[in-house]
Amino acid sequence: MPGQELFSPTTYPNSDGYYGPSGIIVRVDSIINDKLYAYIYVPIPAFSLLTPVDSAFIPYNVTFNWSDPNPWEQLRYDLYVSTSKIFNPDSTSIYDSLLSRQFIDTLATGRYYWKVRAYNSSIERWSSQIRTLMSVLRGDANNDAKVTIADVVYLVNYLFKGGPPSYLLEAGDANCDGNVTVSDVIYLINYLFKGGPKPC
Ligand SMILES: [Ca+2]
Ligand SMILES: [Ca+2]
Repeated sequence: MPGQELFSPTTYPNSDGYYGPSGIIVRVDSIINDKLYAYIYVPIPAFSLLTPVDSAFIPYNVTFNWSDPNPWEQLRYDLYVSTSKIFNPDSTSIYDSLLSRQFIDTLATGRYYWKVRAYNSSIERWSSQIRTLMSVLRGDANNDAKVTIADVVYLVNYLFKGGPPSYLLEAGDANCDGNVTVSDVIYLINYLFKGGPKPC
């Protein structure tokens, strides 16, 4: 009868030499005279987000990559990039109908979450992960996209004069030890004026 599923194996029936994808669903559409019309749904295999790795720190220009779920079929992809952990529509950018598994985006300073939806005309699959990344320039305490003496002043103001913290803690944490302290001020001065290493 219409709507009935005829065939939906969940594992490879290898014993008879069949190596097709698992999870195929054959659903009856209609039976007219002696002909049976059915839809065949072939699932999209699992795929992973590749880069950036989870919890990466990348200033501004980010290249997103993900693995190929099905090399035998051209799929389309929607890339979701959000400042919301639950991908609230108001804070989510959706780059849709991508044919490539790579996308370059320019992000403002902040913490982001990202995931990918792969699909064809009849079926979809989400990436196996949701990842986070920080778009931040280490040492840029005042969030103006460059590291200068103004950042030293900003940190001194924050640490000793009750000034505001950096937009992201990681921006002020120039030596990447997880805290914003006077050692970051020293690190920045060393970098800016004494040829020391740049913020990590
Ligand atoms: Ca700055
Ligand atoms: Ca630090």
